[in-house]
Amino acid sequence: MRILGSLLFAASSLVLPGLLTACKGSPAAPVVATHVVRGRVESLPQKGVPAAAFSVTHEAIEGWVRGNGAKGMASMTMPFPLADGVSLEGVAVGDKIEFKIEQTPANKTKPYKVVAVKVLPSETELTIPTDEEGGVPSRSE
Ligand SMILES: [Cu+2]
Repeated sequence: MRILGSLLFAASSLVLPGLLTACKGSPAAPVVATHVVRGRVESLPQKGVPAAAFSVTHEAIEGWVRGNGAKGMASMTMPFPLADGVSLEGVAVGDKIEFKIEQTPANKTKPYKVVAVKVLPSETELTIPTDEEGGVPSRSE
């Protein structure tokens, strides 16, 4: 038991620093681009439902840095992780929003985060292809 205990201790001292870094979302990851994007809210995170996401149909993002170095992301529906401390209070499904995304290097998991959200007037016209125009693709992750 004592051997097992010290083994576990040794193992946890190796693993824990890595876990802590991962939980903080790699604070040292440099921001490679920031984008101010408009879109429509499709779903909101729900308490107790880990899979529920902040999902947005966004307009095209010209400056988006792709993994292959190319630029741009077409309009689509996709989930966006929120940076720590970003509140969605007052944001409802169907709202038109302007939000700010920080992008970090593409080799990280979820290499982007929403750092601010602002609700736009409901009469705001977004540039999103309608279903008649072929609609937008959906990306789950
Ligand atoms: Cu997208």
